[in-house]
Amino acid sequence: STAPEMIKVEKKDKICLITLNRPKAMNSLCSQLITELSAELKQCDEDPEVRAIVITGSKKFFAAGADIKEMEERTYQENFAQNYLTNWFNVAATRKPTIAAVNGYALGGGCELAMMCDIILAGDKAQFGQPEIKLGTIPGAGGTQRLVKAIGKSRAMELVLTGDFMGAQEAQQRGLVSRVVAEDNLVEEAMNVAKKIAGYSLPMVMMAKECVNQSFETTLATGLLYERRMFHSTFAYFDRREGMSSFLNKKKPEFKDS
Ligand code: CO8
Repeated sequence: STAPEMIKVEKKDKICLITLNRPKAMNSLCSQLITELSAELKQCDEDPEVRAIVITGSKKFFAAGADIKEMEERTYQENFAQNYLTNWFNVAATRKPTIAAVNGYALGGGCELAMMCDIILAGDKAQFGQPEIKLGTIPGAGGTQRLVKAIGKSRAMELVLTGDFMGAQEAQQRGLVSRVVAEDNLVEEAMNVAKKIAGYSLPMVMMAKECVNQSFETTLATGLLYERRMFHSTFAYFDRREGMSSFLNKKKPEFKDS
């Protein structure tokens, strides 16, 4: 496979830092960029040297949405036949933990991309929005679904129907983002969160992620059963015993991912 052109990939300390890098179009998410991103995430899932993933953009743009130039000429028939943009959902299917570090604009598909990640950290000047309505269309990658679950119906509806943007502070107060960080420290802080997660047992991290995500898909009773069965299964692991005996012996656990 050829080297990606629209994302920058740096792997160190068991973290993969992916920087969306299409400055001439405000990091708008054209097919090539999404194809490169989903291929890289799949590789991260398979790479034992990667234990957490950070996705970021530039200081001014996380991503300004899907590429409007690319979309303009498309027809319904092509969209349906080619299942247009379905590969976006590979981002949400990533099994290792993903952190979106959002500086600047996260609009349309950019906001949807951030919401496909497990944790969103926002720089203090970040702006979130689903402005598709201004283009005569509607969100197509989770903007009418994940945003409602994150911030509630009324405000989500207002953002989707008006196309207005929401700033970082408000996004944090409403629960879309976990924390607001000074713009210049954002990526470093996201890397710190990733490093902390990367220090734990990877299968436990992946199971915990799967359980939290399950809460969006099922009833409470089914979700609780899912969680309990997964919890039971952790007792099949060396790491579970290592974690508990290390605590009791006041030493640092040495997890083996097994
Ligand atoms: N696509 C293509 N080009 C873009 C995009 C975009 N999304 N956003 C900005 N650009 C381009 C502009 O056309 C302009 O190009 P040029 O320099 O050639 O004129 C350049 O970037 C700079 O843009 P502005 O002059 O507008 O810069 P401002 O600083 O004035 O404004 C904004 C910045 C607010 C980000 C503004 O550019 C804007 O509103 N952009 C559009 C945002 C938008 O509508 N996003 C939603 C797109 S639709 C979408 O995401 C649907 C997703 C569906 C996914 C479906 C999956 C199944």
